[in-house]
Amino acid sequence: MARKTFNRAVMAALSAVALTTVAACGSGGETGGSGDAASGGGGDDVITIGFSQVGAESGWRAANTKSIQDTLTAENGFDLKFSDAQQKQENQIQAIRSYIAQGVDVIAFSPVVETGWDAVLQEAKSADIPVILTDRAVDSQDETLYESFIGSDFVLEGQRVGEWVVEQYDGEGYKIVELQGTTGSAPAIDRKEGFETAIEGSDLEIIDSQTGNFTRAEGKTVMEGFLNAYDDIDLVFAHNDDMGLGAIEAIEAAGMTPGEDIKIVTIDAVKDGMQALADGKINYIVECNPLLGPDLAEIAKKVMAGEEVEKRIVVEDQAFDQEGAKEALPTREY
Ligand code: GYE
Repeated sequence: MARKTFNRAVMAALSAVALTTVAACGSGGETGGSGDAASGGGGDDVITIGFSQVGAESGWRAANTKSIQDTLTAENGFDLKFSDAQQKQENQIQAIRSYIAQGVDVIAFSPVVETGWDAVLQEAKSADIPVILTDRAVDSQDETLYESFIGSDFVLEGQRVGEWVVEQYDGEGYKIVELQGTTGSAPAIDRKEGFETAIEGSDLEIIDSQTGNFTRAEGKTVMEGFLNAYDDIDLVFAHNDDMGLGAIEAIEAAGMTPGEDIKIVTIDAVKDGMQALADGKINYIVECNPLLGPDLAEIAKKVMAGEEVEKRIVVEDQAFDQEGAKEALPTREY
């Protein structure tokens, strides 16, 4: 590890030398302009960053992509190479390999699933390209394969939803169906675990649980299946707003009133989810903040300057009931 830090420091020093050379050869104006937006190192050095996004599966993802693209701009000292993996791990591995081949300065990505990253991360490490994880974790035992992981505590999110459900409905013997996120993804694994822990010891029961892959369409289809199979569903726990919104469509199509006949609790708190909460169709939402661009920019700059960064940066999340959503909606950013 010490050697790696040393390498990075040497690289930072070398790029500072290279930068000085460029500045010396270039026109005087080149150093005067957007210097304040550049790294803590004080140069105008552009950081080339390859970002492999999970996909475009949800409102959360759209807000996350926007935050990254709005922050990692040329004005802020970045050259962003962005790719969408369409929720496929093989596409992400391919994108990361291509960033390594292009010799980018930093690779960042949101791993679609937790397992199976060691080989490609090792390749990045061998090429001395630092990796920053955003949003989702990898389950690798070797923490030297990445510099930092920026994102929410998904276990806590699931737990907060579960605690609210227990507070509201314990004693009523509620039958719960669960719409899980993408199989094998950190948020699906962790939110499930957090929720289950929170309802332990109550009389609430999860009667079925299937993946809706974090999308509205699949959430709707899975909910239709649940409604056909059971006539005593009291509550839906959806791992994200979009699947909850799909469930609303299925419940309405079955002639019932979402939020009343069948309660719905979700995670994300994106615009459409918050609107449905304010409209009484969802009952409670725990937020997952998608605005990770600024933290990513800061960490990338620090890593490139050879500075120490925190291995884990936990993003703070809020929670909303129906009244809270009405108050928050007008000033919501996403
Ligand atoms: O909750 C969901 C998205 O990884 C936190 O992925 C993210 C999750 C988010 O598809 O809407």
